[in-house]
Amino acid sequence: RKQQGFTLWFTGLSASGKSTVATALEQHLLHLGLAAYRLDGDNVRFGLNKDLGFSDKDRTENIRRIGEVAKLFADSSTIALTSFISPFKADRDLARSLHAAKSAGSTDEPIPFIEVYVEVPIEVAEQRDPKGLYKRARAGEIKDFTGISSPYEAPEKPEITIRTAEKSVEECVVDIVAWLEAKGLI
Ligand code: GGZ
Repeated sequence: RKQQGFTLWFTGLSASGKSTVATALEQHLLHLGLAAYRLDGDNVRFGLNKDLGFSDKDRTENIRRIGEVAKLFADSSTIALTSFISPFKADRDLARSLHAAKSAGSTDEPIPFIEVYVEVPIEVAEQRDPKGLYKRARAGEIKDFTGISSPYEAPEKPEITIRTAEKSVEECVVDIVAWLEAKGLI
């Protein structure tokens, strides 16, 4: 049976663990023999979206384009994993609605869109501060920094919530895999 493509949309603060968990999950899926592809800042913000910064308007456009690209990957029977802060609920909802829309393209069935909230207290993210960005944001050297000087709107009804301050990366991966298996997606 042909693999069903879908999008796993990770959202959470900087240093919440989105990319770490998405990378480990991608490896797990590839080992299962499934096609999976991760979109993150390293392969999107320096290429497709290199014209965009961190104003509200630019973040909205960042997420819109990523939503469209993830949908294309999923439409090609790949599991798309996106790890972007995606701080605004309306932007995440737009990405979701793109997957639901019947369009002029090859897709006639809605593509599953699974929002994964990587929940972490901001104190923990700020403590981790792997790149020193929170420190620079506190010092006023980075403006509009999510959680400090720009809002993060937590999801109200994410399909999956993982708490990286309480569980290991492996445990988070196991929880997501179990959810996907229970839904018959993998
Ligand atoms: C938030 C910023 C900012 C500002 C640079 N606010 O922890 P990181 O470094 O590696 O991940 C963050 C990344 C956020 O980009 P996204 O494309 O995920 O953001 S959004 O979904 O809101 O469009 C952080 C770094 O870029 N970074 N400036 N002002 N994060």
